[in-house]
Amino acid sequence: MLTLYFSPGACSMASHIGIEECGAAYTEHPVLIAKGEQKSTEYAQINPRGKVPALAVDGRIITENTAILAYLGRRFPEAKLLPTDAVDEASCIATMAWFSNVVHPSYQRYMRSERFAEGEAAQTSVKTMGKQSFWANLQEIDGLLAGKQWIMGDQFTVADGYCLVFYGWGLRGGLPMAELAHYTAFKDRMLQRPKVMKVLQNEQSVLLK
Ligand SMILES: N[C@@H](CCC(=O)N[C@@H](CS)C(=O)NCC(=O)O)C(=O)O
Repeated sequence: MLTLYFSPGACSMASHIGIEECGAAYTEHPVLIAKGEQKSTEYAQINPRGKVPALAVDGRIITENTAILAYLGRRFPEAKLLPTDAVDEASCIATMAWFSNVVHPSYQRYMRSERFAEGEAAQTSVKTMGKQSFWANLQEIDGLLAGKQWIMGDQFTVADGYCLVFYGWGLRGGLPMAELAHYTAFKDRMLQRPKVMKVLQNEQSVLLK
């Protein structure tokens, strides 16, 4: 039995799209960050770090989008959400690791600068640098998508839902996302997928506005 712990609009949308696309039967368990539910004692039993997403697999917990998505890709091979060639699979995991380790933290510095520095001047500096860094990462994603249907090429993979998360965050952050032609075309292709649309509607995503 699979249970996905997620918060609408958070990076957990990557795992939410992944679990829908792999066709698995699962239970949804919202953990509302806006209400601080990720810090509850109940959720500490699931992820003591107080972060979403988490996936319970018969009571065993997997955290981190990259690990959850790699697990889902392997567990449901019929959905073909991970490349079968070992190097291509590693490249898909590397792309997700970059999303997690570089792209996501740049957005945090832009939108949550108070977590990185004390005092208004220092926070403004972190925010400014974070915005530049996040925008540069979005431009890099746009370049990676040039001439491709999906982030890994012709094959739709678990990395695509993760890639979509940052387009929504760019909109939320007031960045000129329409300037990123390849990324915008990718976003539009994603919106044509019924399972992606189901997740976006469920999470009342900014991508639908
Ligand atoms: N690298 C982690 C990041 C997890 C993460 O930072 N999640 C955020 C939501 S986007 C969270 O739970 N934040 C709650 C908090 O910091 O209190 C992953 O990809 O799963």
